[in-house]
Amino acid sequence: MIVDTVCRLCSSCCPIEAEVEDSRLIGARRKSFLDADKRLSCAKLDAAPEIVYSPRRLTMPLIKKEDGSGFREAGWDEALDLVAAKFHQYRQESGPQSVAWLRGMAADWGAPWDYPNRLMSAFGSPNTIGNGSVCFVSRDFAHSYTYGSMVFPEAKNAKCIIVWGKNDGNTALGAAEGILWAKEHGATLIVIDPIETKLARQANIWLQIKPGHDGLLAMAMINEIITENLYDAEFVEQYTVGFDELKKAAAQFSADEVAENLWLSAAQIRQVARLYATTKPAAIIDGNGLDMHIEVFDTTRAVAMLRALTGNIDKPGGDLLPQPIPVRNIQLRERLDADLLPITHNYPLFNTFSETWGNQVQGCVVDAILQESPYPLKMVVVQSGNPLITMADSTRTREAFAKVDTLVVIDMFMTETAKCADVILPAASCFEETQLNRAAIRNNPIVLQNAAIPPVGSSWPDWKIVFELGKRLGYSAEFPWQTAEEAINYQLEPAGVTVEKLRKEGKNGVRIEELRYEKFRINPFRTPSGKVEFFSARLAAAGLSGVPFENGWGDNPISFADQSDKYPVLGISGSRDIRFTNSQFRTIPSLLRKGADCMIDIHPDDASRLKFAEGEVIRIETPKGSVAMTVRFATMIRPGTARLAWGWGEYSPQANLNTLTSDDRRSRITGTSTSRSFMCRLCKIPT
Ligand SMILES: Nc1nc2c(c(=O)[nH]1)N[C@H]1C(S)=C(S)[C@@H](COP(=O)(O)OP(=O)(O)OC[C@H]3O[C@@H](n4cnc5c(=O)[nH]c(N)nc54)[C@H](O)[C@@H]3O)O[C@H]1N2
Ligand SMILES: Nc1nc2c(c(=O)[nH]1)N[C@H]1C(S)=C(S)[C@@H](COP(=O)(O)OP(=O)(O)OC[C@H]3O[C@@H](n4cnc5c(=O)[nH]c(N)nc54)[C@H](O)[C@@H]3O)O[C@H]1N2
Ligand code: SF4
Ligand SMILES: [Mo]
Repeated sequence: MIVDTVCRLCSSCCPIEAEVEDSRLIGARRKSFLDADKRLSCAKLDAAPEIVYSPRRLTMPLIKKEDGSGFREAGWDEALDLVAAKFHQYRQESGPQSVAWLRGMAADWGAPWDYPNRLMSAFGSPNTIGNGSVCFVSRDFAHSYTYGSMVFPEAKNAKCIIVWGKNDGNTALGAAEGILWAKEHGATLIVIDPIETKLARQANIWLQIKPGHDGLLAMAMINEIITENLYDAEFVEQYTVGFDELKKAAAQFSADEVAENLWLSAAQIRQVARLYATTKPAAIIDGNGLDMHIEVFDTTRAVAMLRALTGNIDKPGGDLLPQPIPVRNIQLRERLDADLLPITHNYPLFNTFSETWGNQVQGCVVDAILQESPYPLKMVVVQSGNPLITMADSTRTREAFAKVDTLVVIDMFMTETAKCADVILPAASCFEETQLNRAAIRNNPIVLQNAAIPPVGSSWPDWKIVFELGKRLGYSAEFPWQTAEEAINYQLEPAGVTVEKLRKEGKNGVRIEELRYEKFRINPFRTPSGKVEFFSARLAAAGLSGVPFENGWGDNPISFADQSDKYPVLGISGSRDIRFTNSQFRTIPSLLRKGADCMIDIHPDDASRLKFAEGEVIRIETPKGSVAMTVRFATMIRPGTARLAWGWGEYSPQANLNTLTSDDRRSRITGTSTSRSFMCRLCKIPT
C-alpha cells in the first residue's frame, strides 16, 4: 500500500509516498516535479524503516528510579499522572510561570507548537518557548518587519538566484531541485557562503564571504544598487517607505570600504549587486548561515530590502508573499494573565511579531534555571528537542538541566537530554502520526502528514501526549478531541477543508486559492504603514535602528573575536550533512556506514604549518571548552578558518561542537547566540 504523506525527518517537509506492507513501513520516496530518475534522493528517507524500527527506539514511558540508578518502565497512566501532579505542585508552590515547555524543531512548528501552547495557556504559564532564536524564526521576524510576512522564493522560474547562507543540496532537496532546474534553463546562480557547498560548485559565481559579515555585504549591495540607479523606482515610489533613510545608512558601506573586511573584492560585490538588480526575475534564498549571528536581525532585514529595492517581491520567479489559509488560532493566548511576563520578556518585539510564533529565545530557559532571572523555573518539559547538544554553551546548558527540579522529555530516542529527565514519554515518529504542518498553515496548498503505520511499541503521537496530559490537568473542555483528525478539522474549519477531503483529493495537496502574484497591488503589505518598510517607525520607537545598520557596523559578530591573539582560527559550525538532522540519527548504522565523518576541515596550508596529518585527531579549544575531531584537508575553505562537524554530541561527548560555543552575547532583539562562528585554537593531542 502507498500512503501519501509528508516526511519530517528534517524540517523540509518533503511530500512523499510511504510504502507499507502488513502495517510496516518498508520504504519511502520523495515526490517532486522532476521525473523519478532525476530526483535528488535523501539518505535519511532511504533509511526511514531503519530509523522507525531502530532497536534504540523508546517504546515505553520511563520514570527515573528513586535512587537515581537509571529508569524503570511505567504505563502511560502512571507517567502522565506523575507529570500532571508536578504541574499542579509547582503551580501551587511557585505559580504557573515556574513551569516551561521547550520545544525543538523536530515535530514541526505546526500542530505540535499550537497544542502545547494551548495547554500552557490553559494552565496559565506564558513560558512555551521555541528555539526560533537560532533557527529561521529570527529571519522570519526580519521579513515580517520589512514586508509583513516571510517570502518564499519561486526559484524554479527565476533568471537569477542568490543562495545566501543556505545549503539546500543537503538540507532542502525540493528547493535544490528547483534551483538546479532553473540553472539548467539559463538562470544565473550566485552562492554566498564561506564554504564551497554542493550548490557553490555548480554556481556561476561563488562569493566566499567572511563568516558573520553578511550584513556588510547586503548593505554594500544596497548602496551599489541605489547609487548606480539600478533599483525599481516605480515599486520603491509606490510601495515602500523610508528610501531616503536607507540610502543614507547604506552610504556608510561602499564596496571599496567593506571589501577587505568581507574577504572579497569591491569588483565582486559590484558584479553581484548589478547582476541581481538587472536580471529579472530574481530570487534570494536566505538560510541558516545568516541565522546564528548576533546581527541576524539587521542582516536579514537588509537582505529582505534587496528584494524590495529591486521589485522582486511577489513576481513570478521572484520571492512570493504567502497566501495563508484561514485557520483557527487555537493557542488560547488571550487567556494568559497579561501581568505574568514570560521569561523572554526582555525581547518584547520578537515575542509579539506574530500572533502564533510566541516566545522563541531558548537561552532564557537556561538563565531562568541557573540565575533565577527574571524568575526561577522549577519544571521544564522538552518536546522534540535535544538542548544539551543543540543549544550554545553545552556545559552551561547541562548544568541548568541538571539543576531544574523536574525535567520531562518527549522524544523517540534516549538522548543526552533524555538521560537527565525525571520522566521520559516515548513519541511516535512522523510516519506514525497524522498532523497538520506549519507549511500547510502558512501557505497553499495544504498537504497532510498522514499516519502510514501504527505507533511503534507503546509510543504515542505528540498530539495524543499533549491532549491526554491536558485532560489530566483538568482541561477536557479545551481538549475535547479523541483523534488528530477531529483537532485538525476544528483548526481548518474556517478554510472549509477537512481531513477527509485532504485524504480524498489531496494526493498532491489541496489548494484552496489559485496562486496569485503581485497581491500587494490589491492588499496592502501587512506592516503598520501597509508598505514595505525600509524604515520602521516601530523599531525606531523602541530605540532600535529604524533602518538596518543605521549607526554603521557594530561590534564584531564572532564569538571570542576579542581574544583572537589566543584563539587565532575562525571556526564555523559545519554545514549540514544530508544523512543527519541536527543531533539526530548518529545511531543509525546505514547512515554511519560511510565513516563517522566527525571531522574538522582545514586548509592544507594550515595543516602543514601546524604539522597535522590528514586523519589525525586534534583538540579544538575555545574559552568555553574543547572537543576532539579528526583532521580532513579541504581546499573548499580558506586558510585561517576551520569547519567543524555539527551535531555529533550523541555520537561522542568529545565531539559536541556546542561545548565550544557561547551564549554570553546575544542579539538584543532576537536573543540569538553566536553559535555559528567563533575564534578557536587547534592543538595536537600528545601521544
Ligand atoms: N552550533 C550550532 N548549534 C545549532 C545549530 C547549528 O547549526 N550549529 N543549529 C540550530 C538550529 S537551526 C536548530 S533548529 C536547533 C535544533 O535543535 P533541536 O531541535 O534540539 O535538534 P534535534 O537534534 O533535531 O533534536 C530533535 C529531537 O527530537 C526528537 N524527535 C524527532 N521526531 C520527533 C517527533 O515527532 N516527536 C518528538 N517528540 N520528538 C521527535 C529527535 O529524536 C531529537 O532528539 O539546533 C541549533 N543549534
Ligand atoms: N540534512 C539535514 N537537513 C536539515 C537539517 C539538518 O540538520 N540536516 N536541519 C534543518 C534545520 S533545523 C534547518 S534550520 C535547516 C537549515 O538549512 P540551511 O540553511 O541550508 O543550513 P546549513 O546546512 O547549516 O547551511 C547554512 C550554509 O550557510 C553557510 N554559512 C555558515 N556561516 C555563514 C555565514 O556567516 N555567512 C554565510 N553567507 N553563510 C554561512 C554554511 O557553510 C552552509 O553552507 O535545515 C533543515 N534541514
Ligand atoms: S530532505 Fe529528506 S529528511 Fe528532509 S523532509 Fe525531505 S525526504 Fe525527509
Ligand atoms: Mo533550524
